[in-house]
Amino acid sequence: MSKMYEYAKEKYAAIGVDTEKVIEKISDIAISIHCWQGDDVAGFEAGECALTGGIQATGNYPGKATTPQQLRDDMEKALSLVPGQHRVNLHAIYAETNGESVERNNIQPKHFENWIEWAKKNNLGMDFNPTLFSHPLSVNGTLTNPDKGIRDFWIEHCIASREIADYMGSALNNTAVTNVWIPDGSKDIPVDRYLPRRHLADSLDKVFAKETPYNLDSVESKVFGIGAESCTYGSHEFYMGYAIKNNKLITLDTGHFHPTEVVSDKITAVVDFVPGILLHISRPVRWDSDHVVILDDELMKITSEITRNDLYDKVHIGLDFFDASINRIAAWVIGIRNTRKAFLMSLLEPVQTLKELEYSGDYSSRLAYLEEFKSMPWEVVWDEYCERNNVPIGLEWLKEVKEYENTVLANR
Ligand code: RNT
Ligand code: ZN
Repeated sequence: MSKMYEYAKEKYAAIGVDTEKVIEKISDIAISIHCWQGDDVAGFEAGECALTGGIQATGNYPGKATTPQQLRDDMEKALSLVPGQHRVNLHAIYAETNGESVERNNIQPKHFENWIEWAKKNNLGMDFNPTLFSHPLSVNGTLTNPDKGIRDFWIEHCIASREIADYMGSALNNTAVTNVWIPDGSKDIPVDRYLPRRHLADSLDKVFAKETPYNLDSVESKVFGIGAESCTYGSHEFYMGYAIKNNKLITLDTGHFHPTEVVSDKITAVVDFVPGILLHISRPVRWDSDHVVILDDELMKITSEITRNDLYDKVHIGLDFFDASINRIAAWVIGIRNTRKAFLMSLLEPVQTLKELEYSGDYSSRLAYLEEFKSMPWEVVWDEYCERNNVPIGLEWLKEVKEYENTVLANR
């Protein structure tokens, strides 16, 4: 134990916070790592299909993963540089079909066996997503499509995806979360906004008809996307209503709301009305740009909301960003470390004291305390936590990423 840590421990003890308990607690928080940061949301389907659906990974940094093995190697590298429990979050397009072309409505658990084995070996939980974009049949809508044949195709795809997730959950004895996000919307002002939404509700009812004991379903809204500027059918109101009525989880993506709206204020507003919340922690820059998560005020507000109200049982923590302009492994490591740092900082707050000041109406003290805590030595506790978990302290991880870039990525 370093002298610095001894000092930090005392400083926190003076305000009633036990750093040892905090270090214990932080290790239990699982963060679900999105595989798609590693290959710009490309996936491994036979025959290239460009990324569509209004999401974009901009940049062309060399060395992206182009095979499942490379992607797993890269994730393993990233995970070796971050402390704590993790899950791996896959999209359906990451199926391994051995060169065979398998339509999305025919994907099966066997196409994910390698991923499951890998997750077992690395002690990771798994989460899943049907992929309703980057496909010729997604151009004019998926679960909202006026054509019943196309809707049915996507319903079948979502059903297959839930079965895969359920299989993963049971294989790992660790319940998976399947997140449904669709890109459906209208570039120009639609005349009928109702029919597509009735189709969507009906499609979802069919998707969710069967029980999946090892899988939880979540639905993700969005305010707009490129090409769906005038109307997005799966809006927040739509899914909030659907989730509450049908007992589904709601996904809150930090990039999916109007710029002055914040997810940190939505958590306690909705949590008691749904069986759970799935977070897609991202960083929107002017739009849903999916920049790498940084340690900003909103991230800290989100983690504080969860900690101050002890919502760890109901909030599933996932990341969703894809930056192709920097080393993709560095992007993961930065985003994951920042997220966990923010959780650590939230756990280091003397929550009870702060709440008492607030309840008694002493807002001057509340502000004074909150501001004082910003300069408490949390970073020393973070270093101690990293050291105990045998992961690099400070910027040491960057050297390893650079070396991996020179020895592995450079040869791709
Ligand atoms: C898109 C949604 C969705 C995707 C991923 C790839 O706006 O955020 O979650 O980013 O599923
Ligand atoms: Zn998302």
